Amino acid sequence: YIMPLPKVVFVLGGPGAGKGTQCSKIVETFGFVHLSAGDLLREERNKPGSEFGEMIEQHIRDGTIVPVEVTCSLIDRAMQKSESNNFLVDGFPRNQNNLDGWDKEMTGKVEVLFVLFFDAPEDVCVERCLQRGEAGSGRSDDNPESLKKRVATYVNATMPIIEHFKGLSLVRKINAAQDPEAVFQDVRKCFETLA
Ligand code: UP5
Ligand code: MG
Repeated sequence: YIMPLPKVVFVLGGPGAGKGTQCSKIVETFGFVHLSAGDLLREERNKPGSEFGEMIEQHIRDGTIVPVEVTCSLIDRAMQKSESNNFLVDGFPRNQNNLDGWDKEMTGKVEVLFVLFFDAPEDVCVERCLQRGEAGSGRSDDNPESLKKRVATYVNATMPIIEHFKGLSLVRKINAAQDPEAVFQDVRKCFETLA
């Protein structure tokens, strides 16, 4: 008997689009396991003695993207540690390097079901992150300087990846500028149709 491959949904969208918020709701309702690439990187950064800590923090502050070897191995390890067979991979792949590294490492090991794309205007996204920063998120990138860079990276590096997946008919686009409950009503439809 051959085990079915683990299933992955990529969750993409600008900084503050609501990826993490909606992933929590998907976990509650549909029993997926949420793997936020950003959270995994922050956790690795915080490990005492991590050889990647400083490099990761530099990228986070600058809104640039950590080399795929680090991120992909954190995701892979988290999947292997989990009992689950259904994963939300949140905030990855963010650029061509991420996509190439993932394809190289994970092709044949997992099945990508679709890409959940949270679409919201830039000013809405930025405002959410700034508010979160003012409310004491503790995130070193919730400040105006980092946010400018995060948005630029999203537009220049990540949007082309979303376009790539669009070409493969894998993208499910969600209007993320609505209130969280309304967003989730739309998100639901993407998961209810799964077997
Ligand atoms: N909020 C959420 N939904 C709302 C709604 N519908 N209406 C009103 N408010 C809403 O939400 C952000 C804030 O908005 C919260 O206060 C929330 O309450 C509110 P959240 O759900 O956290 O949005 P999310 O899209 O997850 O925002 P996040 O800030 O996490 O997005 P980023 O993509 O910028 O952050 P991430 O953690 O993924 O990455 C951070 C950095 O890590 C990157 O810039 C990069 O340097 C590095 N990174 C890599 O190098 N490689 C990777 O693969 C991943 C990350
Ligand atoms: Mg997030």
